[in-house]
Amino acid sequence: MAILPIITAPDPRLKVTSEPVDQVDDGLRKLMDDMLETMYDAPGIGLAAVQVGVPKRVIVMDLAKEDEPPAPRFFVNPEISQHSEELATYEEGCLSVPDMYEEVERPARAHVTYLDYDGNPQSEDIEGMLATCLQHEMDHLNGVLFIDHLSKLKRDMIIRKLLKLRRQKETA
Ligand code: GNR
Ligand code: NI
Repeated sequence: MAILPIITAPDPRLKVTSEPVDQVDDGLRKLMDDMLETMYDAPGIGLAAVQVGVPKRVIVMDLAKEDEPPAPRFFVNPEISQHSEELATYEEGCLSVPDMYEEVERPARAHVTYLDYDGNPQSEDIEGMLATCLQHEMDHLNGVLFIDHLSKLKRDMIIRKLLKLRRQKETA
């Protein structure tokens, strides 16, 4: 397994639309294993392949709490077929927008289909943190970041802060 570098905003590689996977094979499982290790190392609760520079429709996630055993999950070619009108608000962060947190509103519940780690089709009703996190990750597959759900003023402020923090790190 390997820890891969995570791309941060405003990098144009985060804006591309990821391509569907045509086969869940050992090569793809190696990518998912590396993504999981990268996510645990960061640490984060979800990661989309595009965040490590691979524009494929692949997501890894683990929503287990610190006192619970690990519960890795893998979503290949996820699709939301239905979502609730009711919205839920969570304070979101993103490994590609480090150290910035803002509230985002999204559908509270959804029905999702995807391929799992073994390439088997799955179908599931989701809600709560799983619904929020999966929608955040699926946005990445379409080149969208959580800050794109904020006002242009807030988004520009966050990007300016990110660039300033990065400059400070580079000259430190
Ligand atoms: O680690 C993460 N935490 C998080 C918190 C609230 C909503 C979404 C997330 S996903 C994020 C990791 C990440 O950037 N995934 O793309
Ligand atoms: Ni993210």
